[in-house]
Amino acid sequence: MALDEKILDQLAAHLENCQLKREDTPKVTDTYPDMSWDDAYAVQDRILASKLAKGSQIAGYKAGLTSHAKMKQMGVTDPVFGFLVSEYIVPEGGEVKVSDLIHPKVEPEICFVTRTELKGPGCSIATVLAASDVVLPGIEVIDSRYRDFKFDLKSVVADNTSAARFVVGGRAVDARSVDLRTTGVVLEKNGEVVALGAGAAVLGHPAAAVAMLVNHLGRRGKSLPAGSLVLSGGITEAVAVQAGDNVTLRVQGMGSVSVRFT
Ligand code: 0L1
Ligand code: MG
Repeated sequence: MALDEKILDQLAAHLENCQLKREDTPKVTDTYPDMSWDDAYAVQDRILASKLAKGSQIAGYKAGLTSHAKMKQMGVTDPVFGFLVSEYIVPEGGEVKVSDLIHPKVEPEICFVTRTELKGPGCSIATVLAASDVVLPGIEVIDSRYRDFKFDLKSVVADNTSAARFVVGGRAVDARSVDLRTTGVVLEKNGEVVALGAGAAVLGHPAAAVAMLVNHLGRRGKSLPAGSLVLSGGITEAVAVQAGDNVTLRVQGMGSVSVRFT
């Protein structure tokens, strides 16, 4: 660790506060340019611990920046990993209040639900598929706490990878019954197609993102529990939304899921 415990505590409190008060902030590496990867994930861990202490429950995990479209959009080169908690859940067809967020964007994702525990290192696409129960469509609502979405990778990890809300729905299908590489997705905003792609945009196969998450957890002495929901990452670039928008994600063979912004 490059930063001491007190600074890690302060950074976690600051970023969680920004999320709760809907206030943006310059990226944390402006003040702490020597922040290490361990420091960044330690800040994220502290935000999770604070939320659990206040009564939240873990609702799932996420991989972010897993497609070239997303990496190019944000000017970064590697995936990142974060957590989802109960208050981020939006029911299918439900609403997100834009005034609860800073500058929300939506991402079309394929979500996995695991059946058995997964442990890294050595987790592969095949291991993930063997351990998965179902896959289903999901819309992630991201909301970086950084001003104008300007960040570097360590800052975004500390900020729990911009996690804010998510909705899953449509039709859950057996993870082994579909070729997720060629599964097409269409994202619509107010009835207009705003982005489209196929599962292979995520690291060649969406299960590769889950395997990377598991190997990342393994390096940190953790595992992915059985029954976990995992958002495998945006297949396209993220799309900005505002109050009044209706967003629908259609995934080939898995129906559709929607969310409204008010
Ligand atoms: O889920 C994601 O891909 C988001 C990762 C964080 C970067 C961003 O805010 O766009
Ligand atoms: Mg995402």
